[in-house]
Formats: sequence, structure tokens, C-alpha cells
Amino acid sequence: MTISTSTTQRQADAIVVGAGFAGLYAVHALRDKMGLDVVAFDAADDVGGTWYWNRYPGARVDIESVHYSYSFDDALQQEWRWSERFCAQPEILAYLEHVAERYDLRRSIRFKTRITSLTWDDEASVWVATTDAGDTWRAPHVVSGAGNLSVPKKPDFPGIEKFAGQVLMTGNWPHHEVCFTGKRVGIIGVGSSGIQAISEIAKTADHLTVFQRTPNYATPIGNELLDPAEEADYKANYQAIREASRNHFLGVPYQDAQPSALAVSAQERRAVFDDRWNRGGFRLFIDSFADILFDKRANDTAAEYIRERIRERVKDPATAELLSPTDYPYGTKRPPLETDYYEAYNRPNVTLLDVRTNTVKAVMPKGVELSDGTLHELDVLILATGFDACTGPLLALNITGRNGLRLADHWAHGPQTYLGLMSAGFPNLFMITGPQSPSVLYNMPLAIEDHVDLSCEAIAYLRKEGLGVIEPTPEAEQAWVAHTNELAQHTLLPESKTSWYMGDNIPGKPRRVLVYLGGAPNYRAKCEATVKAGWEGFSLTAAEGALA
Ligand code: NA7
Repeated sequence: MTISTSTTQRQADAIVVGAGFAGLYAVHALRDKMGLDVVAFDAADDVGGTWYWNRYPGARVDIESVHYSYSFDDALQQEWRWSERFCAQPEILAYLEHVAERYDLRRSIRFKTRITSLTWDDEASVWVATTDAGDTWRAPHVVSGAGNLSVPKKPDFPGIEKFAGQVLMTGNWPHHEVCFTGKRVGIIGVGSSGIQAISEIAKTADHLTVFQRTPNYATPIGNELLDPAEEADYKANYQAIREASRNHFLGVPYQDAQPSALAVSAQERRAVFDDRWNRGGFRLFIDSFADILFDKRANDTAAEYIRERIRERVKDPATAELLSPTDYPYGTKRPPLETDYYEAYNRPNVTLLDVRTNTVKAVMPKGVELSDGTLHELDVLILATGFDACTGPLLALNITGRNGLRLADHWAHGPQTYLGLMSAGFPNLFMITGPQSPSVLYNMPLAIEDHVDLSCEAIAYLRKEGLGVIEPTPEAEQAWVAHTNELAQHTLLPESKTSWYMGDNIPGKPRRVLVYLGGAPNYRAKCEATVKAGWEGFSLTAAEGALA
């Protein structure tokens, strides 16, 4: 469908939220594979989603690009060329632009348009979407590709609006190049974004002050140019590689994990850690020992290994100490990957400040004031303070389901979903990589494809059976919530008190695990079994009314 600009025609078969990895594939699958009328919306002026907004220096993918890419069309994966092992943001954005072009997706997307509300019309069995362009759209199905890390955390620093310098957010970075030469730059936050940005900005800023609250276990990404012979090899074996990826906990074709860090000698363990450290990516985290995320004693061995490596790399022992996490297990906060991050602190122009006890009190016109009264004067203040992860993007859509039930109320004590795909009382609303699905603990493009395909399968099934509405039963939802919470209790995740995986980073957010921790293969098996059993746990009914 080419989008009509007429004010009278505001109907579609499906509304897609977003034009990132999820939204783009959803448009393609629903429109081109299923033949539905689709309209998509994105607040940005072009495609890209997270890769559109996160343009900060150093922004880079943490899963190898040959894996962090679509698999749905072999021609696409054969023709696209990645220059590096882990590509930087501009190249990933160029890839998504290419995908949009190749499948002619932009004609179905309304850019610079944000959905302001989504309301289920019980009588007509359709979703009614309003947008900030003042339009209203009606469609029986909504597929949300709103993303997991797309609503930046609101700055919680008093006085920030009075800062005389420039305030930048990693999650909403300017489109023009930002020059730091001759500038006193401050950055708050040392999560994945902060760590990537610090390593780059340290090279050009006159002075860089890092305000660190909780240190992270960052490990080398191991990026390098992609060897053409290796690329050819990947391409010759793509089908098997994708299959291996889909059969791995994290959605990458790693196969070297040993059962337990505690079952080998200290020397053997060290050799495994060294090997994974040198090979880079998430290998140390996910491909060293299978009990790292489950057994504290196993985890301690990896944590101590990383601390040792930090001490080797950072010249000043006090700074090394400050950069070394000690009060939460490795991997319970999302592990960042880095290139020369720790070496940045050996530079004379970089200062690390501990703001855990001496907290950021306020932003003053001249800089950042800490609670001990010290003022750190700055020209530029960068907020790398994270996102309202997983639930934030869905709640921002202002969704009201059956009988006036607001998603915000239904999820007041944490997300409630079935399979992380749908929520009871919110019919025909498919949440791509929604909370309580593997999402951010799975290779996102593959997780997205799995979920979009599952959503399409549900819609196709409804049409085949002459039905109009699918939604989870409250019982199935409760059981899934209990299952995801229980899985989390078997891991070390709840032991970190500052992890966005658990919602800890947003004041007032309920403390609940936001991801499915049973691993992508188990999750996919559960989805397959559900479908096979005739969409067990879902209620499938006729539509209440015809599309008005
Ligand atoms: P993260 O990982 O949530 O990191 C945010 C950082 O900002 C983290 O170091 C926070 O410290 C810090 N922060 C947040 N608020 C404050 C205040 N008020 N004072 C001091 N420090 C603060 O977000 P990222 O953008 O780095 O990464 C998100 C994901 O994007 C990443 O995992 C990838 O999947 C891509 P804290 O740890 O809470 O003490």
C-alpha cells in the first residue's frame, strides 16, 4: 500500500510502530509476504531506530555484524558487505537504509510522526491510533517495533536547564559532528554507551571528566577489519551459521562454553579466560563457562579475572581500584565491550570521579556540583545515563486495551505478558521483543525476525479460521510471569541492585526481571509447542464488528 495523505482514509490492516530493525522487517513481512495494508510510524525523519538516534562517537554493535543482521533473505545477507567485525553506527544505519530501499519500505512509513495513543475499540475490534500529526488511524492489528532501549532515562539532575554549556545525550545525539577539541567535557554514566563514548572522546577533548557511579566489567570487543576470506566463508555457510545462532542462548554461533568454571584447575580456567578475552565479543561472558551466570563461586572467578586485567591496564592503582566492580556479579549488569577504555584513564587529560558516595548534587551554569560542594567546570556535559528499558517504549505509547484497561495499570507492578509477545486484555497487539521474551539477551535481529514471524503466523491463522481476535488468557499470562520470575531466581541477576535488566535504573520502576532467562532455544521451543497445540494459552475469537 502507498500511504494515502487524504484525511478521510485512515485505515489499515496493521499498524506498525517504529522503523528500526523490528519495524522495517514487520512492514516487509506483513505487507510483502502477507499482502496486508500496512502503515508504520516513526518519530525520526528516516529509518534506523536505535541506530538512528545513538550517533555518539564510538557507538558500535557488540555482536559480530555478520550475525547482528537480518537472515530473512539470503540474497540480502549475501550481497551486503560489512567492513569490520563489529561495525560502527554509521555502517549499521547505512545497512538499514539499504534494506528500506531494497524492499521499498519507506512508502509505508510515516516519518516525523509519533503515536500518542493506542486504544482498543471493543465494539469494532480494532485499534485506534492517534498521532502527534493530529491523525487517527484504525487497524485490527498493531505490531510494535518500539524497541527495548529507545526511551532515554529522563535527566534527574537539578539545575540542568541552567547549564551554560552544551548538554548532549548519547541516546539522542546531534546529527552534525560534535568537536571536542579545546573543550572541557564531562560525561555521566559508564554503561555500554558511556564506555564507548569515553574511549573516543578522551582522544580529542581538552579535558574529560568521567562521573562514575557503578563501575562495570568491560571486556575487549576484539574489533578488526573483516577479512574478505573470512567473510566469504561466512557467506558460504550462512544457513548453518544462522541455525547455530538460533540454537544458542544469546543467538550467536559460539560453541566453546565448558560446563563449569569450578570443574577445572585454576590454570585451565585461566587459559579459557585468556582465550575468550583475546577473542573478544561476548565470549568471556557467554562462551567460557556455562555456570558464570548461575553460580556465584563460578562467577567470582570471572569477576576476579577481569579485575586483574583492569589492574594490569590502568597505571594508577587507585584509579584501577575505582574502575573495578566488587559488589555485584559479572554479567548481572549488561556487560559492556570496549576498545582501549581502560587505557583512556592513563591519559593526563582524563579524570575519573566516584559519584557513588559523593553524588551529583546539581548542574550549575558552569558545571557539575557534587554533594561535597566541589564544582567541576565544563563546556560540554554528556548524559550517558541509559534508558527506561523494555517496558518504557511500550508504556510511552499510551495504550488502553479492553474495557478501558490501561497498560500502565496492568503493568503497575511489572510487565505481564504471555511469551513476552502479548498481554491479556490487549488483543491483537504484538510486542516485538517485548518484556519477558529473550530480547536483549538474544541477538536482536534474530529475536525480531522470530517475533515478527510468530505475529504473522498468528494473524494468518486468524484469517484462515475466519476469526478476528487473539489474546492471551489471564491464566497463561500469570503462568508465564511466574515462570520468567522463577527463571531469574535461578540466575545471579537479582544480585545486582543497579541493573536495567531488573528495572533498577529508573526511580519508582517496579523491580522485576524484564527478560526471559531460559535462553533463546528453550524460548523458541515453547513458542513452537504453543503454536502446534493450536495456540495454547491464547483465546481466539471472532471480531466483534466489521472495520468501520
Ligand atoms: P546503562 O547501561 O543503563 O548505563 C547508564 C549509566 O549511567 C550507568 O553507569 C549509571 O550508573 C549511570 N547513571 C544513571 N543515572 C545516574 C545518576 N543520576 N548519577 C550518576 N550516574 C548515573 O545505559 P547505556 O546507554 O550505557 O547502555 C544501555 C544499553 O544500550 C546497553 O546495555 C546496550 O544494550 C545498548 P548506575 O550503573 O545506575 O550506578
